[in-house]
Amino acid sequence: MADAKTDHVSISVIGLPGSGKTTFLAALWELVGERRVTKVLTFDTIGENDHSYLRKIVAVWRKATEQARTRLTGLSAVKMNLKDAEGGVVQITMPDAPGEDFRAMWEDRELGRVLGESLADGNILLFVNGNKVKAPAWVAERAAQRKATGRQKAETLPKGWNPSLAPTQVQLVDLLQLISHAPVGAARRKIVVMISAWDKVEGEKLAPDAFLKEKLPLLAQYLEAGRDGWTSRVYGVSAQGGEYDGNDANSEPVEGRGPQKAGKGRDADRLREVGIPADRIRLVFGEKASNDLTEPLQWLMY
Ligand SMILES: Nc1nc2c(ncn2[C@@H]2O[C@H](COP(=O)(O)OP(=O)(O)OP(=O)(O)O)[C@@H](O)[C@H]2O)c(=O)[nH]1
Ligand SMILES: [Mg+2]
Repeated sequence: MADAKTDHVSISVIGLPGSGKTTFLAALWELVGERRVTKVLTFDTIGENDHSYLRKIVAVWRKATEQARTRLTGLSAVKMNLKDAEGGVVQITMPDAPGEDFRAMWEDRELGRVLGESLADGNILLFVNGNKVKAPAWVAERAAQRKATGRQKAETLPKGWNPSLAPTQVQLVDLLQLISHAPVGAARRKIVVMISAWDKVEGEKLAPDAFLKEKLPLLAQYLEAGRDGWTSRVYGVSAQGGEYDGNDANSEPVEGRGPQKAGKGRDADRLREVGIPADRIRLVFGEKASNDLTEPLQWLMY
């Protein structure tokens, strides 16, 4: 996208509700302000309004509390200027659009204003909550399970299909196809798939790209096939480092926010005790792990 360092490169943060977008932004802002941790991109400048929004979400993040759901009416475009080692400055526009907007794109074929503007060009940071992947269930698997447990097929009334019942990856592939073509967007861009809540899934001992292939094969194959010209990378990110305490503002249940579980508070207590809060962050790419959230952003810049 950008050959010259002065070009304005935009990165759009997208993902369904509860996919980890706001938490990532908060962790990124914490990291960028932390002098004791090295990173490939450092802070340059930021707008005044964005500053107060970021300050707010970082305060929540430091307390090890979940972010409140991003509201449709809330401030949603964060512009941040970061610079690399050579002093080149790049503007990163991160429309932290509420996940509802993305859901509306799929369910109602509606495109919100914030999204329409931000998805026209630039590269993409796509969030998928690894802990909440709605994996497709195979009829044959279900049948084998019933056979093994000796249970009869439950008598259920047929339910009407509704777009919200579609698996996560079907919704995401549709979204990416939509933004790869006029009038919404353009093809041949770079995309980073961020599998969030990595602390919840790394016990499965899969590298992030292997996790994507196994849990979201349709999305992995769509990106690999390259029909819309995506150049992709897959990262696993734990922007919290573990489970945070619940946020009272999130009263209605949403995908990605289950009920409070036992042991949850203990995770948050442990995280609050980490000396340098930015050290809670973990980013995994292939076999490598670090806490430098700016590394995928640097990859998306050029
Ligand atoms: N365990 C764990 N949970 C996480 C992590 N990052 C995010 N989550 C949880 O995932 C849920 C969604 O995170 P948000 O950052 O609010 O998601 P969002 O994409 O901004 O959601 P909307 O604003 O509703 O679109 C929350 O319950 C978070 O606490 C992580 O690193 N580890
Ligand atoms: Mg949010």
